[in-house]
Order: sequence, then C-alpha cells, then structure tokens
Amino acid sequence: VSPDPPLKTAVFALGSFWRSEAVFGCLNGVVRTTVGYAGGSKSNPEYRSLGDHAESVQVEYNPRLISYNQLLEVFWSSHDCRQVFGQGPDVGTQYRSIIFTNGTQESRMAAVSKEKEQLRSRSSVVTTQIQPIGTFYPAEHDHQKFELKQNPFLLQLMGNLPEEELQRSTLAAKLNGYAAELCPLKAQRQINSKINDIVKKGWPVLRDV
Ligand code: MHO
Repeated sequence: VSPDPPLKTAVFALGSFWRSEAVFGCLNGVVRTTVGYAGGSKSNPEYRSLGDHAESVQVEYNPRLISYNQLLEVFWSSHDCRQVFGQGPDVGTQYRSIIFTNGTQESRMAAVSKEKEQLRSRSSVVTTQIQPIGTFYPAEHDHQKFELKQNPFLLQLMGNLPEEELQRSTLAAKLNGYAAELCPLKAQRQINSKINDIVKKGWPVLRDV
C-alpha cells in the first residue's frame, strides 16, 4: 500500500457552527474538525463580537477516502442555502452560507455545484457565497466539539481527554456528530453497537469507532 496522501483542508459556513462541525465530523475520511470565524475582515473575532465573520467549520480530510465533491454534497444537503441570513431561529450575517475555496480548481467545483443547486431550487435564490479562504480564526475552546461536551457519558467513554487532545481527535469529531444525532443513519447505528459492546465488556476506553 502506498503511503497516505497529505490531508486536505476545506472550510464551510452553513449556520450554527456547533451543528456544522457535527455534520462533517461523522464522515468517513474526515480526520479533524475545528470551528471558527471566517469570511469577514475583523481581526481576532470572538463569539460575542465576531464582526462581519461567519460561523464556520474547518474540515481536514483524507482525499483518498472522501473527495471535495462529496464534501460539497454534504454541504448542500445539510442546510437551507436559500435563506439570506441563516437557518431557522439563527438569524444574522454570522449564519450566512459560504463555501471557502483554496485555489482555482476548488472554486470551479464549488461554482458548478452551486449552479446545480440553483437548478434544483427553481425560482428561490441560492444565497451561498463562494470566496477564497482568507484567515480562519479558530473559535474559543467551549465551542469546539460543543455537542460532544453536552454528553458526559461519551466524554467518559473516551477517557475524559484533555481539551487539546479532544480537539485533534478523529474519534471526538465522529462522536460529536453522533451526540448531535447528525450522522447518517448507518454511521449512527455502527457507533451505537460499538458503544454497546464496550459497555457490556466493562468499560475500557473507547479508541475508535
Ligand atoms: N440558536 C443557537 C445558536 C448557536 S450558535 C453556535 C443556539 O443557541 O442553539 O450560534
């Protein structure tokens, strides 16, 4: 087997970043997720003063296991891109829809996928912006793996990792999606049965799912 290709990075904004991180974290081939602020001009944004940035998720992935086009499909199917200022109760420019690109090839793929989405949406306007990624500012610790942190059982099952490890962990990214019930059904079931096994056998630390 040839060595793994270098990881690639993609950044998307699609509403609340708690949810965005959960959606992408479950996917096979996604190695790491980080929530943050991007798309604006304010330097050093914070949650309560993010300025003109949008809540975003940075996805590190193994391109041999998942393609940029597959990530784009998940992006489109995971939010309503026809709303100018965000999703449901989450209103404001901080929740706008953006595909951040990393070079001309990605911009082209993003543009083609947006055209397809516009055809599917008929007369409703797809508001999603496509723009080159500038600076991605990682958000405060409390917002990283937010959904997982609401679930002490899962945290304990992983051995209560310190914050830095939790942020880098592939398993944490996956369980963050599981905790939010935002994994595809098949993944949700696989994780369920793995957890049940481990609990039955008497509580060793969960290393992988
Ligand atoms: N309305 C959302 C906002 C979350 S967010 C990360 C909530 O409080 O659940 O902006």
